[in-house]
Amino acid sequence: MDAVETALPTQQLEQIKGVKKAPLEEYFTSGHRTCQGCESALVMKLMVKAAGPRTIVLGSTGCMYVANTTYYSTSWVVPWMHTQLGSSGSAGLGTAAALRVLMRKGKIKEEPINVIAFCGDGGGADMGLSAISAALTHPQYNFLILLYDNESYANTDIQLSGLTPYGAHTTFSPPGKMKRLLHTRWKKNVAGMLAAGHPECRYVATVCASYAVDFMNRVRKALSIGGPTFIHSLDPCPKGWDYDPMLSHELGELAVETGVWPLYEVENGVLKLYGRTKAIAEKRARRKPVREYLIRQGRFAHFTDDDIDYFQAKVDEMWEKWLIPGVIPFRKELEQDRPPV
Ligand SMILES: Cc1ncc(C[n+]2csc(CCOP(=O)(O)OP(=O)(O)O)c2C)c(N)n1
Ligand code: SF4
Repeated sequence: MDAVETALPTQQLEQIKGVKKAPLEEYFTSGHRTCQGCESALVMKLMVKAAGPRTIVLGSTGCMYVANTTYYSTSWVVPWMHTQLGSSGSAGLGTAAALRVLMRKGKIKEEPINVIAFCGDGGGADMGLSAISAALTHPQYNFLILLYDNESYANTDIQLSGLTPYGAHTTFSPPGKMKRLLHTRWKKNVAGMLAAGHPECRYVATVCASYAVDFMNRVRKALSIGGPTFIHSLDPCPKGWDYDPMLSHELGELAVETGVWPLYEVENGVLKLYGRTKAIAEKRARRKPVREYLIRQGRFAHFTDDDIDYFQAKVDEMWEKWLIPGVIPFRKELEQDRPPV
Protein backbone atom coordinates (compact mmCIF):
# COMPACT_ATOMS: atom_id res chain seq x y z
CA MET A 1 0.00 0.00 0.00
CA ASP A 2 1.13 3.59 -0.70
CA ALA A 3 2.78 5.43 2.18
CA VAL A 4 0.05 8.06 1.86
CA GLU A 5 -3.31 6.44 1.30
CA THR A 6 -5.39 8.04 -1.44
CA ALA A 7 -9.14 7.89 -1.83
CA LEU A 8 -10.56 4.93 -3.77
CA PRO A 9 -12.37 5.67 -7.06
CA THR A 10 -15.92 6.98 -6.64
CA GLN A 11 -19.04 6.39 -8.70
CA GLN A 12 -19.16 9.04 -11.42
CA LEU A 13 -22.76 10.15 -11.21
CA GLU A 14 -23.82 12.29 -14.14
CA GLN A 15 -25.61 15.57 -13.59
CA ILE A 16 -29.37 15.29 -14.10
CA LYS A 17 -30.52 17.54 -16.96
CA GLY A 18 -34.08 18.44 -16.01
CA VAL A 19 -36.70 16.78 -13.88
CA LYS A 20 -37.81 14.40 -16.64
CA LYS A 21 -34.32 12.86 -16.67
CA ALA A 22 -34.35 12.07 -12.94
CA PRO A 23 -34.14 8.35 -12.12
CA LEU A 24 -37.57 6.78 -11.60
CA GLU A 25 -36.38 4.31 -8.95
CA GLU A 26 -37.09 5.12 -5.31
CA TYR A 27 -34.80 3.97 -2.51
CA PHE A 28 -36.70 5.77 0.24
CA THR A 29 -40.31 4.71 -0.15
CA SER A 30 -43.70 4.86 1.52
CA GLY A 31 -44.57 3.73 5.01
CA HIS A 32 -42.70 6.29 7.08
CA ARG A 33 -44.43 8.43 9.68
CA THR A 34 -43.18 11.94 9.05
CA CYS A 35 -45.68 14.80 9.22
CA GLN A 36 -47.65 15.76 6.13
CA GLY A 37 -45.54 18.23 4.13
CA CYS A 38 -42.25 17.27 5.84
CA GLU A 39 -39.47 18.57 3.60
CA SER A 40 -36.83 16.55 5.43
CA ALA A 41 -38.57 13.38 4.20
CA LEU A 42 -38.33 14.79 0.67
CA VAL A 43 -34.63 15.43 1.29
CA MET A 44 -34.14 11.75 2.16
CA LYS A 45 -36.02 10.68 -0.98
CA LEU A 46 -34.11 12.99 -3.35
CA MET A 47 -30.76 12.34 -1.68
CA VAL A 48 -30.90 8.57 -2.20
CA LYS A 49 -32.61 8.85 -5.60
CA ALA A 50 -29.59 10.89 -6.73
CA ALA A 51 -27.12 8.48 -5.12
CA GLY A 52 -28.60 5.26 -6.49
CA PRO A 53 -28.72 1.66 -5.26
CA ARG A 54 -25.04 1.12 -4.33
CA THR A 55 -25.35 3.40 -1.33
CA ILE A 56 -25.22 2.99 2.44
CA VAL A 57 -27.12 5.54 4.51
CA LEU A 58 -26.35 6.25 8.17
CA GLY A 59 -28.88 8.22 10.18
CA SER A 60 -28.25 10.24 13.31
CA THR A 61 -31.07 10.23 15.92
CA GLY A 62 -33.84 12.72 15.14
CA CYS A 63 -37.05 12.90 13.11
CA MET A 64 -35.43 11.20 10.13
CA TYR A 65 -34.47 8.24 12.29
CA VAL A 66 -37.49 7.91 14.53
CA ALA A 67 -40.20 8.57 11.96
CA ASN A 68 -38.57 6.49 9.24
CA THR A 69 -38.00 3.26 11.14
CA THR A 70 -40.54 1.49 13.23
CA TYR A 71 -39.82 -1.86 14.83
CA TYR A 72 -39.41 -4.44 12.03
CA SER A 73 -40.12 -1.95 9.27
CA THR A 74 -38.36 0.83 7.40
CA SER A 75 -38.83 3.03 4.34
CA TRP A 76 -35.21 2.55 3.29
CA VAL A 77 -34.57 0.26 0.33
CA VAL A 78 -30.77 0.69 0.54
CA PRO A 79 -28.78 -0.53 3.56
CA TRP A 80 -29.41 1.84 6.43
CA MET A 81 -28.11 2.09 9.98
CA HIS A 82 -29.01 4.28 12.91
CA THR A 83 -26.15 6.12 14.59
CA GLN A 84 -26.08 8.10 17.82
CA LEU A 85 -27.22 11.71 17.92
CA GLY A 86 -24.04 13.67 17.27
CA SER A 87 -22.16 10.82 15.55
CA SER A 88 -22.76 11.37 11.84
CA GLY A 89 -19.13 12.43 11.29
CA SER A 90 -17.66 9.42 13.07
CA ALA A 91 -20.20 7.03 11.52
CA GLY A 92 -19.53 8.29 7.97
CA LEU A 93 -15.77 8.10 8.40
CA GLY A 94 -15.90 4.72 10.17
CA THR A 95 -18.13 3.14 7.54
CA ALA A 96 -15.96 4.41 4.68
CA ALA A 97 -12.86 3.06 6.46
CA ALA A 98 -14.52 -0.31 7.15
CA LEU A 99 -15.56 -0.71 3.50
CA ARG A 100 -12.01 0.00 2.47
CA VAL A 101 -10.59 -2.65 4.81
CA LEU A 102 -13.16 -5.26 3.67
CA MET A 103 -12.22 -4.58 0.06
CA ARG A 104 -8.48 -4.72 0.79
CA LYS A 105 -8.89 -8.06 2.56
CA GLY A 106 -10.96 -9.40 -0.33
CA LYS A 107 -14.03 -9.92 1.85
CA ILE A 108 -16.19 -7.85 -0.49
CA LYS A 109 -15.88 -6.95 -4.15
CA GLU A 110 -13.84 -3.84 -4.89
CA GLU A 111 -16.35 -1.30 -6.21
CA PRO A 112 -17.29 2.29 -5.41
CA ILE A 113 -20.00 2.39 -2.76
CA ASN A 114 -21.54 5.70 -1.69
CA VAL A 115 -21.60 6.41 2.04
CA ILE A 116 -23.98 9.13 3.21
CA ALA A 117 -24.32 10.07 6.88
CA PHE A 118 -27.16 12.45 7.66
CA CYS A 119 -27.88 14.48 10.78
CA GLY A 120 -30.40 17.07 11.94
CA ASP A 121 -29.41 20.57 12.95
CA GLY A 122 -29.21 19.63 16.63
CA GLY A 123 -27.14 16.55 15.88
CA GLY A 124 -24.99 18.23 13.23
CA ALA A 125 -24.60 21.88 14.12
CA ASP A 126 -24.55 21.52 17.91
CA MET A 127 -23.42 18.27 19.52
CA GLY A 128 -22.02 16.56 16.40
CA LEU A 129 -20.11 19.50 14.97
CA SER A 130 -16.71 18.45 16.30
CA ALA A 131 -17.08 14.91 14.88
CA ILE A 132 -18.06 16.34 11.48
CA SER A 133 -15.10 18.70 11.59
CA ALA A 134 -12.77 15.82 12.45
CA ALA A 135 -14.24 13.64 9.69
CA LEU A 136 -13.68 16.36 7.09
CA THR A 137 -9.93 16.23 7.74
CA HIS A 138 -9.55 12.67 6.32
CA PRO A 139 -9.11 13.02 2.57
CA GLN A 140 -8.49 9.31 1.95
CA TYR A 141 -12.10 8.27 2.64
CA ASN A 142 -15.15 8.89 0.45
CA PHE A 143 -18.34 9.92 2.21
CA LEU A 144 -20.93 12.67 2.31
CA ILE A 145 -22.36 14.24 5.44
CA LEU A 146 -25.77 15.79 4.80
CA LEU A 147 -27.16 18.10 7.46
CA TYR A 148 -30.96 18.39 7.11
CA ASP A 149 -31.83 21.60 8.89
CA ASN A 150 -35.42 21.98 10.12
CA GLU A 151 -34.17 24.69 12.52
CA SER A 152 -35.08 22.92 15.76
CA TYR A 153 -34.72 19.69 17.69
CA ALA A 154 -37.96 18.68 15.97
CA ASN A 155 -38.21 15.09 17.11
CA THR A 156 -38.22 15.98 20.80
CA ASP A 157 -40.92 18.60 20.29
CA ILE A 158 -39.28 21.63 18.71
CA GLN A 159 -36.52 22.79 21.02
CA LEU A 160 -34.11 25.58 20.21
CA SER A 161 -31.00 24.58 18.23
CA GLY A 162 -27.94 26.56 17.20
CA LEU A 163 -29.66 26.89 13.81
CA THR A 164 -33.03 28.20 15.04
CA PRO A 165 -33.57 31.64 13.47
CA TYR A 166 -33.60 34.85 15.48
CA GLY A 167 -36.69 35.37 17.62
CA ALA A 168 -38.49 32.14 16.63
CA HIS A 169 -41.04 30.58 18.97
CA THR A 170 -39.81 27.14 20.10
CA THR A 171 -40.73 25.11 23.17
CA PHE A 172 -37.56 26.53 24.75
CA SER A 173 -38.20 30.09 23.61
CA PRO A 174 -41.92 30.88 23.86
CA PRO A 175 -42.72 34.60 23.55
CA GLY A 176 -44.05 36.02 26.83
CA LYS A 177 -45.02 39.17 28.69
CA MET A 178 -41.78 39.53 30.65
CA LYS A 179 -39.61 38.81 27.62
CA ARG A 180 -41.11 39.23 24.21
CA LEU A 181 -38.25 37.40 22.46
CA LEU A 182 -36.47 34.64 24.33
CA HIS A 183 -34.09 33.73 21.55
CA THR A 184 -32.00 36.58 20.18
CA ARG A 185 -28.95 34.86 18.71
CA TRP A 186 -28.43 34.80 14.95
CA LYS A 187 -28.28 31.41 13.18
CA LYS A 188 -24.87 29.73 12.95
CA ASN A 189 -23.25 29.67 9.52
CA VAL A 190 -22.32 25.98 9.41
CA ALA A 191 -21.61 25.46 5.70
CA GLY A 192 -19.50 28.63 5.52
CA MET A 193 -17.59 27.64 8.65
CA LEU A 194 -16.89 24.11 7.41
CA ALA A 195 -15.92 25.28 3.91
CA ALA A 196 -13.55 27.95 5.20
CA GLY A 197 -11.92 25.76 7.82
CA HIS A 198 -11.41 22.39 6.10
CA PRO A 199 -8.94 22.56 3.23
CA GLU A 200 -9.04 18.75 2.79
CA CYS A 201 -12.77 18.85 2.07
CA ARG A 202 -13.28 19.12 -1.70
CA TYR A 203 -16.98 19.88 -1.75
CA VAL A 204 -19.36 21.89 0.45
CA ALA A 205 -22.79 23.09 -0.70
CA THR A 206 -26.03 24.57 0.56
CA VAL A 207 -29.25 23.23 -0.95
CA CYS A 208 -33.03 23.40 -0.67
CA ALA A 209 -35.36 20.58 -1.77
CA SER A 210 -37.78 23.08 -3.35
CA TYR A 211 -35.21 23.06 -6.16
CA ALA A 212 -35.17 19.29 -6.57
CA VAL A 213 -32.93 18.92 -9.64
CA ASP A 214 -30.34 21.32 -8.25
CA PHE A 215 -30.53 19.41 -4.98
CA MET A 216 -29.89 16.02 -6.60
CA ASN A 217 -27.06 17.41 -8.71
CA ARG A 218 -25.29 18.76 -5.62
CA VAL A 219 -25.53 15.31 -4.01
CA ARG A 220 -24.16 13.73 -7.19
CA LYS A 221 -21.25 16.18 -7.33
CA ALA A 222 -20.36 15.55 -3.69
CA LEU A 223 -20.37 11.77 -4.15
CA SER A 224 -18.44 11.86 -7.44
CA ILE A 225 -15.70 14.25 -6.32
CA GLY A 226 -14.68 11.96 -3.47
CA GLY A 227 -13.06 12.47 -0.10
CA PRO A 228 -15.14 13.78 2.80
CA THR A 229 -17.85 16.19 1.61
CA PHE A 230 -20.62 18.22 3.26
CA ILE A 231 -24.08 19.46 2.22
CA HIS A 232 -26.37 21.68 4.29
CA SER A 233 -30.06 21.59 3.39
CA LEU A 234 -32.70 24.03 4.68
CA ASP A 235 -35.94 22.08 5.27
CA PRO A 236 -39.29 23.71 6.02
CA CYS A 237 -41.00 21.79 8.87
CA PRO A 238 -44.79 22.32 9.14
CA LYS A 239 -44.88 21.31 12.78
CA GLY A 240 -41.95 23.35 14.05
CA TRP A 241 -42.46 26.36 11.80
CA ASP A 242 -46.23 26.25 12.28
CA TYR A 243 -47.77 26.62 8.82
CA ASP A 244 -50.15 24.74 6.55
CA PRO A 245 -48.27 21.70 5.14
CA MET A 246 -49.21 22.67 1.60
CA LEU A 247 -46.83 25.68 1.91
CA SER A 248 -43.63 23.67 2.39
CA HIS A 249 -42.41 23.98 -1.16
CA GLU A 250 -43.26 27.70 -1.31
CA LEU A 251 -41.49 28.40 1.99
CA GLY A 252 -38.31 26.76 0.71
CA GLU A 253 -38.45 28.98 -2.37
CA LEU A 254 -39.14 32.05 -0.25
CA ALA A 255 -36.13 31.34 1.97
CA VAL A 256 -33.97 31.53 -1.15
CA GLU A 257 -35.86 34.37 -2.87
CA THR A 258 -35.68 36.59 0.22
CA GLY A 259 -31.95 35.88 0.53
CA VAL A 260 -32.34 34.28 3.97
CA TRP A 261 -30.88 31.02 2.58
CA PRO A 262 -28.21 31.64 -0.09
CA LEU A 263 -27.45 28.71 -2.42
CA TYR A 264 -23.75 28.12 -3.07
CA GLU A 265 -21.17 25.41 -3.61
CA VAL A 266 -17.44 25.31 -2.91
CA GLU A 267 -15.82 22.83 -5.26
CA ASN A 268 -12.07 22.26 -4.85
CA GLY A 269 -11.83 25.61 -3.08
CA VAL A 270 -13.70 27.54 -5.79
CA LEU A 271 -16.90 29.19 -4.64
CA LYS A 272 -19.95 29.56 -6.89
CA LEU A 273 -23.36 30.97 -6.12
CA TYR A 274 -26.04 29.14 -8.09
CA GLY A 275 -29.74 29.21 -8.99
CA ARG A 276 -31.86 32.09 -7.77
CA THR A 277 -29.09 33.23 -5.40
CA LYS A 278 -26.75 33.79 -8.34
CA ALA A 279 -29.47 35.68 -10.18
CA ILE A 280 -29.97 37.96 -7.15
CA ALA A 281 -26.23 38.54 -6.73
CA GLU A 282 -25.93 39.42 -10.42
CA LYS A 283 -28.98 41.70 -10.13
CA ARG A 284 -30.99 39.64 -12.64
CA ALA A 285 -33.58 38.97 -9.92
CA ARG A 286 -34.91 41.02 -7.03
CA ARG A 287 -34.48 39.93 -3.44
CA LYS A 288 -37.99 39.68 -1.94
CA PRO A 289 -38.68 41.30 1.47
CA VAL A 290 -38.15 38.84 4.38
CA ARG A 291 -41.62 39.82 5.64
CA GLU A 292 -43.11 37.56 2.93
CA TYR A 293 -41.22 34.61 4.39
CA LEU A 294 -41.75 35.42 8.08
CA ILE A 295 -45.47 36.17 8.09
CA ARG A 296 -46.38 32.76 6.68
CA GLN A 297 -44.97 31.03 9.77
CA GLY A 298 -46.67 30.80 13.16
CA ARG A 299 -43.29 30.70 14.92
CA PHE A 300 -42.88 34.41 14.06
CA ALA A 301 -46.52 35.39 14.76
CA HIS A 302 -45.41 37.47 17.79
CA PHE A 303 -43.00 39.58 15.68
CA THR A 304 -43.57 43.33 15.67
CA ASP A 305 -42.66 45.53 12.71
CA ASP A 306 -39.39 46.35 14.54
CA ASP A 307 -38.52 42.66 14.75
CA ILE A 308 -39.18 42.21 11.04
CA ASP A 309 -37.11 45.33 10.26
CA TYR A 310 -34.25 43.97 12.37
CA PHE A 311 -34.42 40.60 10.60
CA GLN A 312 -34.41 42.39 7.25
CA ALA A 313 -31.45 44.56 8.28
CA LYS A 314 -29.42 41.46 9.25
CA VAL A 315 -30.17 39.78 5.91
CA ASP A 316 -29.35 43.03 4.03
CA GLU A 317 -26.07 43.19 5.91
CA MET A 318 -25.21 39.66 4.78
CA TRP A 319 -25.87 40.65 1.17
CA GLU A 320 -24.45 44.17 1.14
CA LYS A 321 -21.55 44.06 3.59
CA TRP A 322 -20.24 40.52 3.67
CA LEU A 323 -17.26 39.65 1.53
CA ILE A 324 -19.41 37.01 -0.21
CA PRO A 325 -23.22 37.06 0.38
CA GLY A 326 -24.20 34.46 2.93
CA VAL A 327 -20.77 32.84 3.04
CA ILE A 328 -17.93 34.94 4.43
CA PRO A 329 -18.91 37.50 7.08
CA PHE A 330 -15.56 39.28 7.34
CA ARG A 331 -15.54 43.04 6.88
CA LYS A 332 -13.22 45.87 7.77
CA GLU A 333 -15.29 47.78 10.25
CA LEU A 334 -17.32 46.58 13.17
CA GLU A 335 -20.78 48.01 13.65
CA GLN A 336 -22.99 47.72 16.68
CA ASP A 337 -25.76 45.14 16.57
CA ARG A 338 -28.96 46.65 18.03
CA PRO A 339 -31.80 44.10 18.25
CA PRO A 340 -35.18 45.56 19.28
CA VAL A 341 -35.98 45.03 22.98
C1 LIG B 1 -27.09 12.10 23.42
C2 LIG B 1 -28.59 12.24 23.24
N1 LIG B 1 -29.22 13.29 23.84
C3 LIG B 1 -30.55 13.42 23.68
C4 LIG B 1 -31.26 12.53 22.92
C5 LIG B 1 -32.77 12.69 22.77
N2 LIG B 1 -33.09 13.11 21.42
C6 LIG B 1 -33.56 12.25 20.48
S1 LIG B 1 -33.91 12.98 19.01
C7 LIG B 1 -33.46 14.49 19.62
C8 LIG B 1 -33.59 15.73 18.76
C9 LIG B 1 -32.69 15.74 17.57
O1 LIG B 1 -32.77 16.97 16.92
P1 LIG B 1 -32.11 17.23 15.51
O2 LIG B 1 -30.76 16.68 15.46
O3 LIG B 1 -32.25 18.68 15.19
O4 LIG B 1 -33.00 16.36 14.52
P2 LIG B 1 -34.58 16.53 14.23
O5 LIG B 1 -35.29 15.86 15.36
O6 LIG B 1 -34.87 17.97 14.14
O7 LIG B 1 -34.81 15.80 12.97
C10 LIG B 1 -33.03 14.40 20.96
C11 LIG B 1 -32.59 15.54 21.77
C12 LIG B 1 -30.57 11.45 22.33
N3 LIG B 1 -31.19 10.56 21.56
N4 LIG B 1 -29.23 11.32 22.49
S1 SF4 C 1 -41.59 17.54 13.05
FE1 SF4 C 1 -40.84 18.55 11.17
S2 SF4 C 1 -38.97 17.42 10.57
FE2 SF4 C 1 -40.11 16.15 12.06
S3 SF4 C 1 -41.35 14.78 10.80
FE3 SF4 C 1 -42.63 16.55 11.30
S4 SF4 C 1 -42.33 18.01 9.59
FE4 SF4 C 1 -40.68 16.47 9.48
